[in-house]
Amino acid sequence: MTIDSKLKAIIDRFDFPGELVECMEIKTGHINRTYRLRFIQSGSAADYVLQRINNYVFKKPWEVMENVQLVTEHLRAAMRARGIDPENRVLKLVRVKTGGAMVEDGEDGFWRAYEFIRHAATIDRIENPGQFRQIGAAFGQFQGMLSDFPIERLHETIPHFHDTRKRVGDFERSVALDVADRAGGVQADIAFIRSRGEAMCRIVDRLKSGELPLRVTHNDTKINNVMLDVETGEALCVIDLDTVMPGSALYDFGDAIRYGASTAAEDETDLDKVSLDMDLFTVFSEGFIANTAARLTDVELKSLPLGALVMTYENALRFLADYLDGDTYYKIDYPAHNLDRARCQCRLLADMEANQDSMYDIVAGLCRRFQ
Ligand code: GN1
Ligand code: MG
Repeated sequence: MTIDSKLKAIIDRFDFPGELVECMEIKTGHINRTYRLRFIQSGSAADYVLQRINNYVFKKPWEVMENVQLVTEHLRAAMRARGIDPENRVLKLVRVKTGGAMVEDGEDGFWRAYEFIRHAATIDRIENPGQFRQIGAAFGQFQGMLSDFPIERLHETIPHFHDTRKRVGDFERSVALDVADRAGGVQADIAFIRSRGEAMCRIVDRLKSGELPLRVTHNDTKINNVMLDVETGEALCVIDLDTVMPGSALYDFGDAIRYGASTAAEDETDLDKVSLDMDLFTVFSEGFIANTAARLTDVELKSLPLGALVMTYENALRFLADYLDGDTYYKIDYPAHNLDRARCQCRLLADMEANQDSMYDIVAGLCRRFQ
């Protein structure tokens, strides 16, 4: 195994057991750099995840780590209180040899490591509806377990993360500055985003007016942020806790639908393949609502579909803004990647708009069943 000497120096500072035998980059996420490590001690293997926290995105990595520590402790206690053994079901940080849970690399980089959830994997596309029901239940339970978390103790790791109104303002700034000289080629896309700005601010407005309550939310509920048991498919662990912050339940429901119930990948370029799969929408809603009906307000539950529209809009806007900014935020595989992602999300949003009535009907039916 050959390994970059800088990376090896970082690894050596964590309290891993045994001898490092494998180091593989995991390319799924758009933000942090992630490696899977394997160590052998006394003949048995143990896997870990090593991550460099993107400090362009997370300006205060130590606050991210404080949140992760508090949230994982809370989740462990909540599971025990419910008679569930938290082992292999909650992320566990690896200690740094000199103390703490984060290593600074002297080049402005911050690293942390987790134990890999055993016997589990993530999926990027739903292979069978049962998986998506499981994921819906997992995110529903996740929110339930954090419902008594002291919200004021959480740092806002990315200020205004789902503040649609602020995002719309930032988008207009990106269009006006046009630093990469790309706006001329995407006028129709810009017009699509502009035409929906006001309608998509309905969640932030209702949070402000108090009509929707603030909850502790995950805020990044893509299906690949849940580890599934490789044999049974059971949802074992919700991962990627970097954006756990005060938010709306609609965000967690909505972002999972945006990503998981789409008939195509997030960056599909054949837009005719992109639509909302209503069966997948239904099974996720079942899993989510079955586990939240007793706790969310009636208004929240009935408004869940709005979350799907707003999260799809927000991602479209963010991808397009990053394209206009010259690709400074998301990792990309090729120059027009952010534009392709944006167009795909716009198409998905248009399909959701056309199917809104059915989405609300399905959710209302599930509310009657589970409330
Ligand atoms: C990013 O880190 P990752 O890939 O799970 C982003 C989300 C977006 C998502 C789009 C901190 O998530 O907000 O919805 O990409 N995370 C951050 O795929 O910006
Ligand atoms: Mg993430």
